[in-house]
Amino acid sequence: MSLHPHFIHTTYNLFTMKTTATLFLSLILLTNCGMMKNSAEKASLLTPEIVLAHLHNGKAKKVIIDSDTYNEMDDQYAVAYALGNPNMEVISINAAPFHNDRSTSYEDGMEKSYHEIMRVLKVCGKDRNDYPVWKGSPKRIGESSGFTPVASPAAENIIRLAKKAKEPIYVLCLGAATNVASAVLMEPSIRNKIVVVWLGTNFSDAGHQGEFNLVQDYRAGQILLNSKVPLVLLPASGKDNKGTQVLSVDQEEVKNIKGNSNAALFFRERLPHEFKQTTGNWWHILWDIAAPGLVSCPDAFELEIIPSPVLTEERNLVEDHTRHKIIRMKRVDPKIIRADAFRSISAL
Ligand SMILES: [Ca+2]
Repeated sequence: MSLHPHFIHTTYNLFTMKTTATLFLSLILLTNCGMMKNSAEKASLLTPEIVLAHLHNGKAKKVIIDSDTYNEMDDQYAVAYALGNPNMEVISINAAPFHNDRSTSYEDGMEKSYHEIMRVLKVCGKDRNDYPVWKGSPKRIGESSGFTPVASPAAENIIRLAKKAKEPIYVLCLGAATNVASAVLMEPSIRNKIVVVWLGTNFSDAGHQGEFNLVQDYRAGQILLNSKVPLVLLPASGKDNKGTQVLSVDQEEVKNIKGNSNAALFFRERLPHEFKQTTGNWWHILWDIAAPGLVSCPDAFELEIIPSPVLTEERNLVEDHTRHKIIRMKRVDPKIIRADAFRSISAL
């Protein structure tokens, strides 16, 4: 895996960045104690450099998962990965809306995702009282006029947890960005407390922006990229096999989920069977495991700091060097992430 110059530079200066990050995190806490006013109007103090240093600090991270869990079979793996991984503390899970052939409406998709999260928690042997689950938006922001947030228990959950956070919370957004974008619009000050990790968009060299999570709520994607919220963007595809599309598994690789726990049996056999992946040489892309993978194994990712691209009304992704900076994944090593995910699920 070749490394982008930005990535090498970032890694080289990690010690300096850690020190800087500590100073800045102290400043952030002062800000939120009311010692600086109008913080809601300011851009986030969690700069991409500070986020990168925090990601690499070797400490466990608090995460909120925001997932359209019923939409596909990769969300379930991602949720279980986070639940079984020692580098993450899952503090709550939100259900996100979706509408495809597995739902009759965005609200139906959100409701089905809510129940799927409950099923995954049970399979993983987790008590839902320890992992609060919240219903998300029943519709997409795109259905409202302009850039109006949609209030929901999930959006309010993000705001509530962010406000009392003493360390940055990673919001792993595995579907449409509706809940997260609404939370940022409703309470801009949370930009000092959260890092959004969103599986959304394609690289511009993919030639189109038909990526599922973006298409589900294009308006929410625009808000996320415009909001100055600390953001790690994980695009799905691009030229030269870029993006999360490399995270495929096949019938041999799922056998690396070991043991006979409910979770091991479910993820090794039952869930692939539900998606008719049991005969012949099947393979399936587990896009969503990229988000917990980033938190657990940041070194498996080639990351770059870039000006936040613009999602135009014509549905193009356009670069604009005058914009605020975000972090974007260029490449990920699928072997490292698959192994970490399956090891984590095996430990449940
Ligand atoms: Ca998903």
